[in-house]
Amino acid sequence: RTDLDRLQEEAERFIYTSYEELGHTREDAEARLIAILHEIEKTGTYTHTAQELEHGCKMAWRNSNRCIGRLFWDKLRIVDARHAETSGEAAEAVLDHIHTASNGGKIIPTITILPPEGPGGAPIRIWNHQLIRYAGYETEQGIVGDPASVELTKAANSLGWQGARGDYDVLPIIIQAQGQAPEWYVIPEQEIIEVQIEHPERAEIAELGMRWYGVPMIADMRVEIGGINYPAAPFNGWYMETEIGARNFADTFRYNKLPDVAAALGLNTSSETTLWRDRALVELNVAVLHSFKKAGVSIVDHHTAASQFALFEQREEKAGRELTGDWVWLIPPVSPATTHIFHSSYRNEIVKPNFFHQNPAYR
Ligand code: HEM
Ligand code: NRG
Repeated sequence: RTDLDRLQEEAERFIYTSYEELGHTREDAEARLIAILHEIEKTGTYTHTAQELEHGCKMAWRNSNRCIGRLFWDKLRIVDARHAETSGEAAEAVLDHIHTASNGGKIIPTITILPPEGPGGAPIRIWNHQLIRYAGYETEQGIVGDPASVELTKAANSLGWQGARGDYDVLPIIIQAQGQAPEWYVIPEQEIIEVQIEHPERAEIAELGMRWYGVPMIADMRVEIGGINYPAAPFNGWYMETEIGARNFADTFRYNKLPDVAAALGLNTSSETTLWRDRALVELNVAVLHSFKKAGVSIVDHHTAASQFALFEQREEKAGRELTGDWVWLIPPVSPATTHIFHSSYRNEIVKPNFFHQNPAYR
């Protein structure tokens, strides 16, 4: 089978399922498919209608096995930026995404679709893992900032960007148009929502000077819809508190803050059996939730997220769709066994449309 055969098959599967979900007649789907097949024969690819693009993105979220937030799949906002040709035009779309999706803290789940891959490759690639993320620098005293960003930070430096070399410097957005040198764009400060982390009862926590950005916007995955790849399609929802409090701040290979938090709380760290790590972890997660709430930035706790996921499971069952999920990713990293997810099992089958990891654009 050639690439074109595969594209035709994927298009056929997508058109039939999506048109049925959208309430179109079988005849409408067939007519559209014939047009698509002609277009593929003539050009080697085809162009989604606005409705196909929108529903395809929603299906891709619905099919994201690792995502606990899927209850809201049907409320995704789609921005069609397929016309962006230059890195400057793409940057404009991406900065607009940051502004409208952040929405002053009342986060709107949003995806911006930049031009699709064609027979000639990817017209636009975003180098960043997330649109907003902190830089990481290797120094003689160890890593400053986010260790997960060291490689991208080096790439940014080699393009001429210079950070303040602090723990929480937002990286520039790096965008590459096909056959062009990458360009970097500093996000205007007023466009970046950040939350200072404080604890509702323990003032010592604020003194650790921890902060995190308000909106997670994944920028390096491709979304595949009906055989068409969109290699630049940044999307966002809001955070679940454990992502920040139990991973970004807690992992020893990230900000590694549990020892500092334990010290601030005055915990007895002389023996593992005091469970000081666990106690620090819970209070840090309490602090993240409290701080986001106080700042008016959308966030969900892992118990509420699990209940929402249970509702999603019920709705999918009602709709007659088989639920797929990746248990390893779905269980929250704090108190997993307190959620129903821990005691359930999920089929980790990949259904398309879906999001996929791709090779980093900068390597
Ligand atoms: C993964 C929550 C919205 C697609 C995840 C993870 C969480 C999560 C906790 C696991 C992340 C990790 O462990 O690093 C949420 C919440 C949302 C939301 C609370 C609020 C609305 C979205 C949206 C999309 C999406 C809007 C796409 C349109 C994904 C994908 C992954 C994921 C593709 C897997 C990422 C990977 O493989 O690295 N989500 N999500 N999510 N989510 Fe969601
Ligand atoms: N754990 C990562 C973000 C991954 C995606 N999480 C979401 N996605 N909530 C982190 O930065 O901690 N989303 O689209 O809302």
